[in-house]
Amino acid sequence: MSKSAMLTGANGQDGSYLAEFLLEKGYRVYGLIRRSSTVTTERIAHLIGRPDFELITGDVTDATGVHRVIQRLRPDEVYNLAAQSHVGDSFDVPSATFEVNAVGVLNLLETIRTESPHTRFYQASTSELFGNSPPPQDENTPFIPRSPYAVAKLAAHNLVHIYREGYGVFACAGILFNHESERRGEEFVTRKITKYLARLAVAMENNGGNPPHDWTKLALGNLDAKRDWSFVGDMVRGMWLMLQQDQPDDFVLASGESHSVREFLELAFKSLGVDYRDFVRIDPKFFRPAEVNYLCGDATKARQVLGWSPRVSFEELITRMVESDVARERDSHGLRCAS
Ligand code: NAP
Ligand code: F7E
Repeated sequence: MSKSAMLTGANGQDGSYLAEFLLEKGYRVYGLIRRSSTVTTERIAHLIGRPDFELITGDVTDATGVHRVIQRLRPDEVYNLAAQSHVGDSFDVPSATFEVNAVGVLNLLETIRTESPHTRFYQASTSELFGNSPPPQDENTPFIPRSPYAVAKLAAHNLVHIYREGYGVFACAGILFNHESERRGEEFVTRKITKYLARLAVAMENNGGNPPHDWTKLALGNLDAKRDWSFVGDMVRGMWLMLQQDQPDDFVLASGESHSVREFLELAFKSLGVDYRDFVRIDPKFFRPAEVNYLCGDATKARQVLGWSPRVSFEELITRMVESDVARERDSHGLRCAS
C-alpha cells in the first residue's frame, strides 16, 4: 500500500517541490493550506486534480482544526513547512510569527502524540537559529537567534526534542540553510534580484540593447551579508531521507559554500553583460534591526548518515532563476504588447 504524507505550507516554495517529490515516489499527498481571499495555489496548480493529491483547508494555529485533520488522516508522515518565513517581516509581526512558527508546531506535535503516534514528523528548522555563531555551522554549533523569526523557530526546534525524547514521537528537525528556486517568494533577496534583472533584460531587448533612460534602480539593504544558498530540489530530497531513517535525529543541510548578496548580484548581472552598481541603490528600509552576517553550513553528518549532498551549484542556481524570470517576463511583455 502506498504511504501517505500531510504537508503544511503545501503551496509555499518548499511545499510545492516536496509535493512533486513525494507524488513521484508514489505517496498519497495531503496539502494543508490556509483559506485566502486571493488565489495562492499557483505553485501547485499543475498538481490540483490528481487523484493522489488532495488539498485541505486548515491553519496550523488552529489547534482544533489540526487535531481534526490529523485524527482523520493519521498520515504516515507529516512535513511541517508552514511558517511566516520572512525574517525581516518578523520584526514587524513578531506575535503572529511566534504563533505560526512555534505554537503551530506544538499543535501538530501534540496531536501526533495523542492521536497518531505512528506518524513521523519533519520540522523545518533553519540556519537562522545560529545567528552570528561563527561559521562553519553544524548540528553542534550554539544557537544565538537574532530575530523574532529565529526565536520562534528555536522554540519549535526545542519542542521537537521534547516530543522525541519525552514521548517517543519520531520527530526530526532539518536545519536547512537558504534554498531558492524560480518559485521563491518575490520578497526574498535572490528572487527580488532575478525578477528585476529579467525586467531589465526585456526592457533592453526592446530598446536597442540599452536600458531605458528613466529606468528605476533596484532598492536593496545589506549587500555584505553572506549566505549558504542551495537549490530547493536538493533540500526536499534531504527532508524525505530524514524520515526514512531508523532513528529520528537533526541534520544540517547546506552546500558548504557561502556568498555575499553582492556576489549574487555580480554573477546575476554579469549574465546580462551589465554592472550591478549602475542599477542598484541602497535603501535603509531593507536593513534589519539585527542582522545575521555570515552563514556557511557543514553538512558532513547528512552526507555520512543520509548519503545526501547537493547536486545544483550556486552558479547553476542563479542561471536557472534568471532564465526562468526572463522567460516569464518575455511572456508577460508579449501579452502586454498584444492587448
Ligand atoms: P514560504 O514559501 O514562505 O511558504 C510558507 C508556507 O507556510 C506558505 O504556504 C504559507 O501559506 C504557509 N503558512 C503560513 N502561515 C500558515 C498558517 N498559519 N497555517 C498554515 N500554513 C501557513 O516558505 P518556504 O521557503 O517554502 O519555507 C518552508 C519552510 O522552511 C518554512 O517553515 C521556512 O521557515 C523554513 N525554511 C526555509 C528556508 C528557505 O531558505 N526557503 C530555509 C530554512 C527553513 P500562505 O500562502 O497562505 O501564506
Ligand atoms: O535575506 C539581505 C538580508 O530575506 C538574505 C528565509 O527563507 O533563509 C531565508 O532568510 C540576506 C539578508 O533571506 C535585501 O538582510 C539585502 O542578510 O533573502 P532573505 P534570509 O533572511 O536569509 C533562512 C534560512 C530562513 O529560514 C528564512 O525562512 O539578504 N538583503 N537586501 C535583503 N533581503 C531581502 N529580503 N530584501 C532586500 O532588499
